[in-house]
Amino acid sequence: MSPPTPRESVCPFCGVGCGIQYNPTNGKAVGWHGAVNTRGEVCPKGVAAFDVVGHEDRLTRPLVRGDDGQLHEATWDEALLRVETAFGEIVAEHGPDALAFFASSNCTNEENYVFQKLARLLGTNNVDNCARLCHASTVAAMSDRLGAGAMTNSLTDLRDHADCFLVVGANPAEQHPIVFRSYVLPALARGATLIHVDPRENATTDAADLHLPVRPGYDIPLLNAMAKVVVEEGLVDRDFLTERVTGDEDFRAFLDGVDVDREAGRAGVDPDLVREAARTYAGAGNATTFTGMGMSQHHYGTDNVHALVNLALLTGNLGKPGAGVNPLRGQNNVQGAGDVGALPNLLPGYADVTDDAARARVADEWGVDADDLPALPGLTEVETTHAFGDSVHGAFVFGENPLVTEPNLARVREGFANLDCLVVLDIFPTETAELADVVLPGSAWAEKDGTVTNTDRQVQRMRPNADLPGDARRDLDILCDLGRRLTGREDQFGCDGPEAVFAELTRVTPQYAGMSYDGIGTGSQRWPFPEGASEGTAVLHVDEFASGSKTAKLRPVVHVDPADSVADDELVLTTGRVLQQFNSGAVTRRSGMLTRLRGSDVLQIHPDDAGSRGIADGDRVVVENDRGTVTVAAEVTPAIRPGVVFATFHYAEPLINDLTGDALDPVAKIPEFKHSAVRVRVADDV
Ligand SMILES: Nc1nc2c(c(=O)[nH]1)N[C@H]1C(S)=C(S)[C@@H](COP(=O)(O)OP(=O)(O)OC[C@H]3O[C@@H](n4cnc5c(=O)[nH]c(N)nc54)[C@H](O)[C@@H]3O)O[C@H]1N2
Ligand SMILES: Nc1nc2c(c(=O)[nH]1)N[C@H]1C(S)=C(S)[C@@H](COP(=O)(O)OP(=O)(O)OC[C@H]3O[C@@H](n4cnc5c(=O)[nH]c(N)nc54)[C@H](O)[C@@H]3O)O[C@H]1N2
Ligand code: SF4
Ligand SMILES: [Mo]
Repeated sequence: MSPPTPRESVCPFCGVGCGIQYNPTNGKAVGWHGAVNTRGEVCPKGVAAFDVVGHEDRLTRPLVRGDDGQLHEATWDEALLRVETAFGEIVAEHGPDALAFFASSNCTNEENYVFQKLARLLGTNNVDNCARLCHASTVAAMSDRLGAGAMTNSLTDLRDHADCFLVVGANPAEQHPIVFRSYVLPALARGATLIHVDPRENATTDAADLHLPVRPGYDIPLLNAMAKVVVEEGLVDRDFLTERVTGDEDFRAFLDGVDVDREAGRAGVDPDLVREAARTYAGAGNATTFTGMGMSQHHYGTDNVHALVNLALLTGNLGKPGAGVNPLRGQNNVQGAGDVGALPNLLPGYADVTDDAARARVADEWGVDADDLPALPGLTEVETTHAFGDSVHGAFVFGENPLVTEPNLARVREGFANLDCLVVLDIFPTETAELADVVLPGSAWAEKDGTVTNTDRQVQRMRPNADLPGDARRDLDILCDLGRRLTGREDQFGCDGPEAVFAELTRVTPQYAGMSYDGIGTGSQRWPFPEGASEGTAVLHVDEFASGSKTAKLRPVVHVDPADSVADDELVLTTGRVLQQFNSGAVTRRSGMLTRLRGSDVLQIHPDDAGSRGIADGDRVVVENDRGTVTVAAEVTPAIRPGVVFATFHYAEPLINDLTGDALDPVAKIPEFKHSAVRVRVADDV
């Protein structure tokens, strides 16, 4: 392997999409002046991004499970032939819907586009990405109400024009650090306010004017109470309501039944604080919301976001600079994976699989008849694992680690054990790869070419800085090779490289129409990208909503109880993230630089709850419920609400998703990661 060469690429971690490249002086990453980090800023994860290159744990040879039950090194031909044979047999016996495809929001638009095309040309819509575990509910609510499930505004627009940030269930100071540092803090410095709704004080709270420590799962009562204050105190935007909003009368009738004190009480927040938050948000010239996993990951996550959209509609905070509903997206390409169709119900460009005209458009590009493409929605990720061994017998997991990140892992583990064939394409021997029949060694971000779409809809280019290790191959080449083998379609999986795939996907993804590699260059192109535009549209819904209608509707939202009821001796476990680790930790736990940072494998517990259980700071504690048992060190801290405990899901030990439940949102099928009932006690061995 020759030493890496600096070339402008994009950080592989969060959806902010900072431009980074190799720094030969210290072997770390350094920011270049990218489209988002315009002054070259990066956070600690970005700096450590090159720790994957040449890492001793990297997968460098294909692995195939032998008759002895062990994984053995194999040639590429042997490994791919094994996939071809096993998947062929499954399709022959059970039909194409007996296969399931997990796409990767950590990977490029081109890779995800080819991946979903492979699934669909095989005849199944069972393709999904971990947006399902993430903002699926947000996308569902926003698409339904406004016609687009994406940030309504650009980050630059918010930095320059927002007067108030209502941050609900998100911790951007740690999860979107460069958004926070380079867009939110400058806005606060010029006088904007920040309201933080989170059961836990964290780095975002440190910069907040108001903190509403909501009870996990009770955002709807809180947001309804805020809406009531807005209406009661005449803080609505009358002109906007007249011109752009319907359903006003029904909504007011609904609010008649909302009592601010009672709803604030249910949410566990001081009613005066709720009133102050409502006045601050509604009284600001331009107010935006930032919404995250604290809202989306409930079995009524879609309703949570509906309640947030109501507040924006009442106060006229949509369709103008500095105002809007802004979900901060998760991985570096979770926005793009959805845009290009790695979803079971939607084709590239969010066209419904049931829509004959949309299928015909895609079929035409792929050289088949519309009838040849599957016309019924496929299974979502969590539904898929529940169907393993039942209706689904083969799975292809590309750049995900579900054995750490899915809810109720005992059930998921059982599902995986029932598969006839599991194929994993990854860069490390993950907890999921350990169960695979075939493991394919792919390319890390630093070794690949392609585009990714960040949280504010900017499409940017990644460029290789480093050589591939051993026999590892580029993900796109592997997927194209498999596409040819599994479908026999040389013309559709020609391996002409990412630029050719991008050109194809812009023809079937209307939001990307007109974009090109040359046009993006070392800048970005933002969707929607109107013909003749140089940059794309920063603020959505200006004259009409993306739905094509001038108006959007207010919708009464009724609180639903979390799936787990909580007994007197139980606490509510909510889960989330910390700055220095990323998702399943497959990459960041292996980074020498990041693991030196402060430990994060702890259970945060309030001093009152710790005291009544005889737990001291640092004690090992057992956390358990009917689904599982986990042992972890306690961090006793008043930062967390009484009655609530918090842990991250970044580790295989402690494996927090052994405790989470798999109740799903009926619309978006997102699981309830943010509310589980648990018992906590000091571990016997101390
Ligand atoms: N450092 C780091 N950055 C990341 C990631 C990472 O793993 N590490 N992952 C990326 C991904 S995939 C995503 S999706 C984003 C997620 O980014 P965030 O949405 O910020 O992620 P979380 O930490 O899961 O949840 C945010 C907050 O919700 C709070 N919360 C919990 N329950 C509730 C509730 O019921 N109501 C409310 N209002 N709040 C609640 C938690 O205390 C937590 O502070 O981050 C991305 N960026
Ligand atoms: N309890 C709890 N659970 C959660 C959440 C929570 O808040 N609480 N959040 C959920 C959310 S929002 C998300 S997004 C999911 C994330 O769930 P996952 O997507 O399963 O988690 P990641 O760790 O991001 O998995 C990425 C995998 O891709 C591999 N990889 C990285 N780069 C590449 C590449 O370029 N090529 C290939 N082939 N592989 C690559 C990594 O090694 C890793 O195994 O977790 C969900 N689970
Ligand atoms: S903010 Fe996100 S994209 Fe930027 S360097 Fe940090 S992890 Fe990477
Ligand atoms: Mo996510």
